[in-house]
Amino acid sequence: MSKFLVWGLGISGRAVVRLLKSKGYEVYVGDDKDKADFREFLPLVDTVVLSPGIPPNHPLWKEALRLGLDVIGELELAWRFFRGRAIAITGTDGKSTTTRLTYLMLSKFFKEVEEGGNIGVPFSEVVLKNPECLAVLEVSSFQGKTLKSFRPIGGAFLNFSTDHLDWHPNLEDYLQSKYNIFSRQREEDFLAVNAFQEETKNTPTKARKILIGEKEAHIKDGKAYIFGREVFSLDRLNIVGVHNAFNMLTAAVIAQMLGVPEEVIKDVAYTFRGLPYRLEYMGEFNGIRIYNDSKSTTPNALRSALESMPDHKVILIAGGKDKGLDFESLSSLVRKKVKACLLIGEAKEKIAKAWNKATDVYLLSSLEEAVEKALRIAQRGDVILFSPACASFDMFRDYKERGERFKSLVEEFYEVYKN
Ligand code: UMA
Repeated sequence: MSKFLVWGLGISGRAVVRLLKSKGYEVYVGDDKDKADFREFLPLVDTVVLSPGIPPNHPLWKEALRLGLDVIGELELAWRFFRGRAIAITGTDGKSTTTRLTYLMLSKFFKEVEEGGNIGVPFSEVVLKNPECLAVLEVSSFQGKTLKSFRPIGGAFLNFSTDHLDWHPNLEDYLQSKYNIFSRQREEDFLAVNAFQEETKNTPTKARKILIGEKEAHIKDGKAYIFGREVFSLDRLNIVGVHNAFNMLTAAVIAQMLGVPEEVIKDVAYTFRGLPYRLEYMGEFNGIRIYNDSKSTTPNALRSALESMPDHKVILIAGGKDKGLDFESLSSLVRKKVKACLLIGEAKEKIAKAWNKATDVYLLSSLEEAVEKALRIAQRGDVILFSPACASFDMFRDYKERGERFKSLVEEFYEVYKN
């Protein structure tokens, strides 16, 4: 009987331990933050289960491979105990929104549908709860890299741009990790891919490909069509931006492929208000609209947010932990949309250098200072957009804590300004 070492005791590591123990396996555990030494465990086990945050250059990864151990991630481990069907959704941006939309459309029609993966509930947790369900999974490249037998019956590869170069050794490894999610699909499976990018369009898979943006599924004159029929009208959506219309279209394609009726798809399309911290509309304060887009951790996510905003009206708050990404390429869009840019975090100098000719740039030392300044300089008709384009880990636990902090600061300062 296999013996396991589970490394990294965040939410996925802890869920794996529960799953393995429920099956009666012998499990050893460790976490770098406890200064544990993995070397003492390696002779005792035959499988190492890594948490998604553990990068390929981690010494445990290399040593376990050298010893010929089975090195897998949490998602692959959970898959080995799963008896249901999985839908896998990946891409650099928009994964969580599309996963949630797909889950909502499927769960309104089928029984026993669960949502999990990178969106927050580890797949191991889903398998413990309901091993025979239809699982809608958001799959990150970190999870994709360590898959060996995972085979989703359907899925989507939404888009691809430079990201996570602090984890992957290079961009090719990032792309291959995404491809690995779909490489075991069969002819009877399907995969929706973004038709506008070579990387997504050329995903190697045996599955039937549906090109999002071409004849089978496209948007024209404000309406979305799948297989020649209109499925929703963009002006009735509550989420802004072309990118979100494509996320909706992709979810609708997955739902249709599984037989969900059009009226169910329309109902979800017209009632969905967006996920928290993803271009979340917080309301209008003194004629100034405020959006909380704390989930934006890449320049590309910021690009999508800015594209949905009016010209020359945006007071942008950005910055955080630099992931080695390029900000220069956004400068023309920043020039077009942003009136003033308030920068915080480790990356502020780098971003300032990229944008200081495009807009007024201010460097601030905390989110609190940035929110205060934004509310002070914004005028009626402006939009305050918090879309960091960077990771949160230099100042916050995660993007959720960052988003909550933004929300409470806005509420706090608003009270002050009101009086
Ligand atoms: N750890 C080590 N050594 C390392 C790295 C981490 O021991 O080299 C330990 C840490 O000390 C910590 C634990 O591992 O105790 C944390 O594990 P983790 O970073 O793998 O995170 P989890 O809490 O297990 O959450 C993971 C995903 N995190 C990452 O991919 C970094 C969550 O995605 C996911 O929601 C969760 O599993 C459930 O599936 C978060 C994320 O930021 C939201 N994802 C990236 C993104 O969306 O950009 C890919």
